[in-house]
Amino acid sequence: MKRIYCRACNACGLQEVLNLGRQPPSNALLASPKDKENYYPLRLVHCRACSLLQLDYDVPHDELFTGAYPYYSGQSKQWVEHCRQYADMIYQRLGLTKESTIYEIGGNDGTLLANFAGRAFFLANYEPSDSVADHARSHGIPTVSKAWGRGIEQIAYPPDLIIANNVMAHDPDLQGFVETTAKYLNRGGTFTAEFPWAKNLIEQTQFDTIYHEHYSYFSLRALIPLFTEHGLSIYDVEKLPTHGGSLRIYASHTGAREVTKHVNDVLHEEADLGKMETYWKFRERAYSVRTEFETFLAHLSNEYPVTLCAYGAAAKGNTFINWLGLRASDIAAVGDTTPAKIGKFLPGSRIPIVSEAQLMQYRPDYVLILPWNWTQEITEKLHCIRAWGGQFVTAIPELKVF
Ligand code: DWN
Repeated sequence: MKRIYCRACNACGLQEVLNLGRQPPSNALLASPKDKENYYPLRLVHCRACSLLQLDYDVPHDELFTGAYPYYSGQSKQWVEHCRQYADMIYQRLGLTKESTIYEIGGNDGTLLANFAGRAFFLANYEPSDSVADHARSHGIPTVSKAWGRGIEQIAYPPDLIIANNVMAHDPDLQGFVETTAKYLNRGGTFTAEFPWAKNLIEQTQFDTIYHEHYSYFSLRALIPLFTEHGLSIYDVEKLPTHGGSLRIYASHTGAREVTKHVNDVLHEEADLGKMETYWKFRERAYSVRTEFETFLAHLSNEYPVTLCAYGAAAKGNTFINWLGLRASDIAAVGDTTPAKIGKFLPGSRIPIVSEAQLMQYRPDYVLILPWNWTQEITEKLHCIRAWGGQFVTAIPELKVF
């Protein structure tokens, strides 16, 4: 549905920043290249009142997060380690005990909550996608098959900690998400959320992270007024290297915790996010990235015969591929280790998703890393392509062949 009012502050001054055309949902993988997929507008807009970057077209949440949702957070070793480090840190920082109650919103396959098993009185993963929810349950993680928000009419115990990593942007009803968090968070409790920082999206031209699952793209300057409206205070913030550069925020009921200087430091760094010129320059760079890759492809066609494959059937990869209009004639196949993805086809391009072993059978001359945020882990895994002179390619924030 087309949106004309800001989903955070309800103002009507939504300014288009980048129009990525009509695209299929990034995780709507096809069982067969003959299948048909839906296409929807994909436009990033900026609210001139509160600076929230967001989409101005909402694909229904239950169409995106279906029972077959194919993204399993445990597929990356680095992410699994990141979750372990977070769990140990927060347990110590908040002085959690075996009497504590810990909720995770959108806990996917239970990768993070598993680190609290046996260390808390009560755990709950609120996960609406049956595929990953079932995986979490099968690994002993108590999971409620519901999306967080105004539909949650009661919960078992008031949470001492609510965790929301890479999920707040996945709720079209941002107001309802924050309202529900404020409603249930224990008086002395903490809410932590991790999300890709909008400042990095803009400055590092990460336009491929714009897709229908991400209804919002967060900065502190946009979140603080929204949290304040619901009696919550963001009392600390950390920068993280994950997903292209993220923020981790810590929030409590207003007045429950002292606000650290880090919050003002980050707000100061976000000053340019209030200027439209920042977004015009971002749009120019996005088109430059597209032209640069198209030139690279044209150069390949002059080398005969050359095989270009990709690795990582990432949601962000589909935004990139479909904005450039790439097809299997350009990228022969994409390798991935997610069992739910192998054997399927990318939406739009219909590029086949194959296993790592199948990918190596192509003996690719070039491997385009679509989840550039895992470049180190992936190049280490696929180092064998060097044996036949194969090279890796990343396209964002600029073309690199290495
Ligand atoms: O916000 C979201 C982020 C957190 O994760 C979700 N909406 C969906 C998802 O976005 P993504 O698909 O762009 O995330 P990743 O983690 O960049 O995708 C990595 C892809 O690469 C996955 O399909 C798994 C795959 N992979 C793999 O097969 N082997 C990744 C690594 C590191 C590997 O070793």
